[in-house]
Amino acid sequence: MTGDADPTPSPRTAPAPAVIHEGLPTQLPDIDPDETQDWIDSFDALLDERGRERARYVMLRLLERARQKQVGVPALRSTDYINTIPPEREPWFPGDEDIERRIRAFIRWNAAVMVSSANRKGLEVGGHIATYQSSASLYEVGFNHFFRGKDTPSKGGGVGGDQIFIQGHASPGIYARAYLEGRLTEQQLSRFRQEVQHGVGQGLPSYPHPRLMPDFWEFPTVSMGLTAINSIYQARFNRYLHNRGIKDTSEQNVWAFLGDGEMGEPESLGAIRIAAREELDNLVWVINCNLQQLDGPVTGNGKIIQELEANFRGAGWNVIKVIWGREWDELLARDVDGVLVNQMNTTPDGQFQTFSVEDGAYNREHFFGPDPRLRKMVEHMSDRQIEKLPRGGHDYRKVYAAFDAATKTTGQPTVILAHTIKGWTIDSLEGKNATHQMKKLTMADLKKFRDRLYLPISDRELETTYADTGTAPFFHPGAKSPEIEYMMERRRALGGSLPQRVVRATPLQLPGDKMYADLKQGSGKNKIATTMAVVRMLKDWMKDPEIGKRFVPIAPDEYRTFGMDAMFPSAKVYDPAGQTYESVDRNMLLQYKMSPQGQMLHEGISEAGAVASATAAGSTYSTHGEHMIPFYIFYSMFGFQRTGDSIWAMADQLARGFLIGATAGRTTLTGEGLQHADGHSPLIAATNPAVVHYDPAFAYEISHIMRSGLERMYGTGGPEGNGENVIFYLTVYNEPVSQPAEPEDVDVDGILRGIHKIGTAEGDGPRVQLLASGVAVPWIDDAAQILREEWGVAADTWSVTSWNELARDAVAAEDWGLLHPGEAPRTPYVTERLTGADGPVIAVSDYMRAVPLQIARWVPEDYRVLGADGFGFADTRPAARRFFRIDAQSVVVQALQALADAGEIDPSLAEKAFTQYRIDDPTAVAGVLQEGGDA
Ligand SMILES: Cc1ncc(C[n+]2csc(CCOP(=O)(O)OP(=O)(O)O)c2C)c(N)n1
Ligand SMILES: [Mg+2]
Repeated sequence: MTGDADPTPSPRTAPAPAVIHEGLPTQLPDIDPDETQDWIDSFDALLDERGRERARYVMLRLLERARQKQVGVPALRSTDYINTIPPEREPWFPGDEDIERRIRAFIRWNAAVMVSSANRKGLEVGGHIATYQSSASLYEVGFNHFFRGKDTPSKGGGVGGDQIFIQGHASPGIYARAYLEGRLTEQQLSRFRQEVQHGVGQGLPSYPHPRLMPDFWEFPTVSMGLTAINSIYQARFNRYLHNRGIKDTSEQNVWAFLGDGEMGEPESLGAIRIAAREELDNLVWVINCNLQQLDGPVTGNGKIIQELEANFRGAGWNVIKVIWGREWDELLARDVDGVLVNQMNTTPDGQFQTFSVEDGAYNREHFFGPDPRLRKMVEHMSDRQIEKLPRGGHDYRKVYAAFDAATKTTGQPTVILAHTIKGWTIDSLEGKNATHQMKKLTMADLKKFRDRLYLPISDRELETTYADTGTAPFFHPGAKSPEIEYMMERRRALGGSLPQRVVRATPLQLPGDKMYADLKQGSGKNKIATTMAVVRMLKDWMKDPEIGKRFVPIAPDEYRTFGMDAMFPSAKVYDPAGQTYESVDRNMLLQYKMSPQGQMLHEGISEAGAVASATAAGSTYSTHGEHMIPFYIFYSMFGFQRTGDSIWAMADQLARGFLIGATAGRTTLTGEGLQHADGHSPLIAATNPAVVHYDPAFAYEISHIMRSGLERMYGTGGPEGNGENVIFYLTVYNEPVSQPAEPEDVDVDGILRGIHKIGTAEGDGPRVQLLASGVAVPWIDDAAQILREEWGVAADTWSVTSWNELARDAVAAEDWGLLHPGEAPRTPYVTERLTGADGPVIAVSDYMRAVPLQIARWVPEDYRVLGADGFGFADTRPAARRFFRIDAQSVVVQALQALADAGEIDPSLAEKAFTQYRIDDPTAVAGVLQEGGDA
């Protein structure tokens, strides 16, 4: 842009600013003012003669007409508080209403009994009763008519059908359905939330956890907000697979069930524009708007459905509101003055919640009462009839119409906003604020619930079971009953029971030694950062004829920082629209190139989106029956720290792949400081049991580690000979270092298990062992040299490729000992390696001390750890390393002190070194120029 000079100074009395209404043609010339005035006059006349309601109605009709005729008027951000699909546009309902009602009743009963039973005295393991009761119709319409199972013929081979994200705490209803289908036993239902006390894996997990129930659950959903974002990126990744010609996914939809309270999470709404921008019409969200979360109303004073409608419409989604059940249709048809719709529009959610718990008389008085025209409208109805006027989300015909419209929508994702009542059909729970605290149903509750569901369970049966077991009996009408036959037939027609997780991918044909030769050569006179070595490996892999196309590079706007822009012209950035403009760098060799067949996912600045992509890509071996290999490279602490919960969910989903923490380390990312410099991600990684972390120092180590990752995740290992469900996390750095060539006698086993020796000191003298990982390995090399040359101390050096794996191995060895009393103990690998190594052990890394301290208990000698604890800051690498006392000189002083404490040397030597190097003084190294590293 060419900037103007200063704007003319504003006059003293500025004119009153014009009121600008969005979308109004303020700056456009009026080519026929008389005609315009005619229209305005007619509107005024309409308003005067027929009133506001009529004027509003006509205006809305005109807007609708304009849109029908493709006149580009801006869309309304919200519509009236009524169903989007009017009764006359509802399709014919193809199911058997009566049978489906009974099936729902059976499921409702078993789901509630299951939770109530898990909370009988002495057990009390918790659970959610009210959520599923509010969403039963939403799920059942889906299961009976829409959701396609895994056996749906897939044009692209592999695994066909839809992918269903179920609201986490609706799980009891899903189990209850599987029980009717014969997929789960009564015993399993009675072991809800008791996963080990009857034998590991014999009970049912609280929520959808594929890790715990890998043949059943497909998507872990209970961490609020992650369903939302993950389902968007799943739908997008399905398109990616399709566009890249890996699998035809054109007939597969993603359905996601969400709560209205859950929409408060930033991850819930944060990515909706991506779905609209990429025109994901393979995505349907169903938001169960029961107006409540755990503690009370979602927006008592507001209207959550209207608020969400505005958000989604603004973002470009197709919004379908299902607010009222069919019994309201007739009332709305008689609403000639618009009083009913006005009352609906202006009643706040908190009030609707109260209406839902009060009786017909209260509703007549307070909802219909204030306006005589409204009161008249329901004059012919009894209080009981008024009380029973249902919300739309409980009316399966309305729900069916919405689902049908959603699946037929093209060019846009759809969100269905379904108004429901929390705890619907259980009188003691319905609409109550405390519903979440009420987990156990009394005998009176159960009887009322049974009556409301018309279940053939006698009082006697109820009472005896209750007296015997403290809980009610489950209900199953028998496999040959019309209800079960109906539901089974429906699932057969739709491709099999859901949810279900299947693995149909087979191990990949992996590259051999040749692929890894280059990285082992070392860098000669040059210095190369380990980030570059990892990127180099990826580039080589991507050229492999067998597996190259399966790599999915993922980055949230940092490809250039990692030197991956060189891949733009060949691998290209994925964009379903291709590149619709002439690129600014089109004449350059390394131009930014977008294509529908692009291999690289560029998420824009969304680490949450990037993990969601990695999750979708890393689980295609099950969701689609095709291996893909996510390679998500992130910037410093914005991976594990920012999105640790999403990576946790990725692990629960049994996803595989590579996470690369590039520009890692507390002091290596020069100049960036406190909210960048990652000094702790290995610790967060250690908390995730699926994550295998390595902190390699050299390219040759990287070649073995990355190869091992590929082989463990995509090869023939693992319990089923089909790979392991782990995620490889590598921390790499942007500091150029000399890369040694791989030694002849390289200890590959040591590299992969976590420690290998890289230097053995010659000569006599007191001895120490120096351990370091990643970018700190050159520091101990320098320290060993100083110790030898200046202090006559012999230091052996070790590269610790994984503190985490060493610690895990040691913990496992100790646990084995606990389980095998009287047998010879197992020696942890780290103990085995360091036994016999002479002298105190000093460890250092560019992370906080807690990382190397993980192995402290199993190091056979005096063990001292240096580390970068505390907040980072901006300065040069030498200054920062001196500040944290982790540089070579600090290692030297620590080694001398350890030797002095052991009586091996005179204590004055340590003191001398401390003073000589000014160890406590960062200014001692100030002014040393370093290569910069900011981004
Ligand atoms: C990130 C996260 N925070 C908190 C919770 C605990 N939690 C479970 S259910 C729930 C309320 C959900 O309300 P809503 O989304 O409206 O679902 P509803 O049960 O009303 O259908 C909360 C806060 C969670 N599961 N995840
Ligand atoms: Mg809710």
